[in-house]
Amino acid sequence: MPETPAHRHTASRSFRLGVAGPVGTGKSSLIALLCRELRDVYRLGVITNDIYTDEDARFLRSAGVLDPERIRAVETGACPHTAIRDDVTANLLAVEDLEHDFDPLDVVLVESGGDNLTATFSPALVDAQIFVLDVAGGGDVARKGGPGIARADLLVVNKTDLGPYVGVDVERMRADALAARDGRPVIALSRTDRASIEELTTWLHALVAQFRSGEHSPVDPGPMAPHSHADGTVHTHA
Ligand SMILES: Nc1nc2c(ncn2[C@@H]2O[C@H](COP(=O)(O)OP(=O)(O)OP(=O)(O)O)[C@@H](O)[C@H]2O)c(=O)[nH]1
Ligand SMILES: [Mg+2]
Repeated sequence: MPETPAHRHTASRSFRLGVAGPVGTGKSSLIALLCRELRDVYRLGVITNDIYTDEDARFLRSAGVLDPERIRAVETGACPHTAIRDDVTANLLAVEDLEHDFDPLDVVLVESGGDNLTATFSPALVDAQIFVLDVAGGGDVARKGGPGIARADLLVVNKTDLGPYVGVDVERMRADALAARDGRPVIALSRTDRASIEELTTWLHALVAQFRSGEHSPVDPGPMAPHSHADGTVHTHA
């Protein structure tokens, strides 16, 4: 059996935060925002997941929010749920390599491949996760439920500045989201709304403090429903 590289035992453990949600809801933008806001407070790293490209990593590097070396891509080559839930090996190795190369890191952000409403991270990969919806996806999405909407550590209803243009009542959507989550936190966010950005960073500071004091336990939002792909394979991600 090959020896485990020594660094896997020596690098200090970062707080690992997952960002999941449907395609285009603003996951990469939210990560860029967090990097911009927090890079002077925390030592940060980023892992992105794309099915076939490293597009998200390239977007984040070109945004200039972090030293480009601290942003790495995992190309999943398959159903994005697989790499963040069923077999997290590639992602875990990427996080551990980053933790080793930039030891010590305070927070590593992991972006999931964009998908539908079903993908959530395994607690074996991240300590907590944000699920991102946007108002342009429709005001009723928050009511549709699913493990990410109902039980992610934080639900972000993003791009609230677009509400008037897409006929969505943001307050109503936020209230629906709160109702779907049994009181778990919801933040209505826009990159143009300073108060909402501060709400987001305050939430993260509290969680990092909880993690450092040993009081935080990762919660699994739960598996997606069994489903099939065009090639006929059915899997459950149980
Ligand atoms: N109006 C508005 N647009 C936003 C906001 N945040 C992100 N966007 C835009 O939404 C689009 C998608 O953003 P991304 O951050 O690439 O979304 P994503 O979820 O990472 O997308 P995938 O990785 O492809 O699933 C981009 O054109 C962003 O500029 C916001 O607060 N307001
Ligand atoms: Mg992205």
